Amino acid sequence: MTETEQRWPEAESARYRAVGHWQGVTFGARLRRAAADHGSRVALVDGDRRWTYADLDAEADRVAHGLRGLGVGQGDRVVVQLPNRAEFVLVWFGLQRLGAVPVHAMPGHRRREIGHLVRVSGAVACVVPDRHARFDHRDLMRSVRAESGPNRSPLTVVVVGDPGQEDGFVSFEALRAAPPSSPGHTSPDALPTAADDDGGADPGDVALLLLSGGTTGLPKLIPRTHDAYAYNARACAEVCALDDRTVYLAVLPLGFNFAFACPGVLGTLMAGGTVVVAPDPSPQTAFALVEREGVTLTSLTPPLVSPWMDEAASGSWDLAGLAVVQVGGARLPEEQARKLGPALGVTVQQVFGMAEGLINLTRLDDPEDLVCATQGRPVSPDDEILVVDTDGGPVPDGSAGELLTRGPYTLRGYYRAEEHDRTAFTPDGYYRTGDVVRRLPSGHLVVVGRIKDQINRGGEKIAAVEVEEQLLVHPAITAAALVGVPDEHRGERTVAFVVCDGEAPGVREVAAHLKERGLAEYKAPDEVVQVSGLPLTAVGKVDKATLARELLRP
Ligand code: OOB
Repeated sequence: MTETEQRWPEAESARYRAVGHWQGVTFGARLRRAAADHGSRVALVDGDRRWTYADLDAEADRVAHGLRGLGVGQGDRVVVQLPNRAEFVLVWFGLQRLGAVPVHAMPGHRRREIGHLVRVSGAVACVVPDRHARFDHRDLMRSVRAESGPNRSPLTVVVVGDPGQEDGFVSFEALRAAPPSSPGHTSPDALPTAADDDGGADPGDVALLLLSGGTTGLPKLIPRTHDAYAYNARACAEVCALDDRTVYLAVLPLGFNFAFACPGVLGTLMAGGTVVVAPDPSPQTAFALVEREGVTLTSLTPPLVSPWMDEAASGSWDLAGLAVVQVGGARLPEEQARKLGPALGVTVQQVFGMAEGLINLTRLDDPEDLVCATQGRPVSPDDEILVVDTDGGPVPDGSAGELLTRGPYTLRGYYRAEEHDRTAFTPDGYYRTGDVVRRLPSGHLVVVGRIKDQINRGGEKIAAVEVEEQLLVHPAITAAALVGVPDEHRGERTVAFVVCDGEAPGVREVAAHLKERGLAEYKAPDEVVQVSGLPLTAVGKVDKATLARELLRP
């Protein structure tokens, strides 16, 4: 079995194909068909730039051609770290057209995360902006290249914007402007072949790699196949009743599975709708786009809900076209869920999903109590759910237990991580989510907690160990535990408990230290608390529950 093949047992794969979940079409071929079916409809909007489906298809050919000229080919991995601009989508489909594999990075990722993604994926290239949010991504790429070692051929860097003077840094604009000879049209005699649509990729191949929220020191990559990821997007699109009148506003980072395929960008494009890219998540930017572009659907994380409601209350916007607002990525407090619908005049949908697969949605016609007090139910009738106790036995409906899941779009193993897979999955292929849920008789899930050592800071996932390892590098820190504690705005904030020789570094020094170590800024602790020692549990693990309780004691 090659690493690009999907890993479901053959019987399951056959069933998913037979019932039509897996349609046997690659993303490159889907775009070709969409251009043929409704080429003149608007597919993508960014500011005053617009692409029809035909334009998007032609652009994918151009980008693919340019990338091929740089030596990128079928099966090659390419790290894409772009902010919310149309180029994310153009590059993504350009890669699909080649049968190459985008690796989704977040705009906030830095040397440590990007270096890791490059190494684990074996990426041949990265696509980055020149500068974004007052940060120079070309500097970041220089250090990633310097670290990748002499035994590797140097990473090619494609820069959206000014590539600067560095060798091996190529301008995206120049690349896409290379003479327009898409593979099908290179020679007048050669008829286009199916391989020209997708580089000859198989629908069972890995189409993209997503980054896991992580519980280990080094984040894991999640392989998503064409068949399974298209089903992820389509199943969500069906629940959300998308059609060619849908206008989706991408507010959250495009690299985030939620905004990209739940149903997001891909679900909207597969339904023949229009994707509008919001350059920032502020309600002012978003509401102006809602008015101008007739946005019908968008998705938010919980910290955005309050500012969006406040801005809507100003009464200066016409949000009548906006029909559905999805909220997910972290627990939405019930009171907020109840206020959001009336405040924006929309139907609210809760989304409990994960990059690993399983997506739960409340239904558009669910009673208000289910919409406001649950995190939805699985989108596919073939999503298999188990809620188990610590011995792995099922708990009765209504009782809390760990959520295990498998199904037609949930991973069966991480990318090149066999060792980790032995504990991340049960022997019969269920993914252990680490989330603690209660299942209601309706099948809706309520997320009540988690057992994984991950902090959810308003939707941003932080693996505690990853930060702890870097804290220990600080000369003054001899022991460290990163703990999530309740926070009014983000649901959780991070507190670093540190044991030190002498005085503890302050929160700013710790942030500077972690930045120096190359960690994304959002992983810096919100607070640093010095303790004389870390409490241990009976089995000798750091007792984080006790630490969090101590802090909360009045
Ligand atoms: C989404 O994906 P990830 O991979 O960043 O994080 C997944 C984890 C879940 O295991 C759970 O712990 C938490 O994020 N989570 C929620 C939640 N949605 C996600 N916890 C409570 N309530 C919710 N509604 O976060 C993601 C991927 C696709 C769609 C939506 C979210």
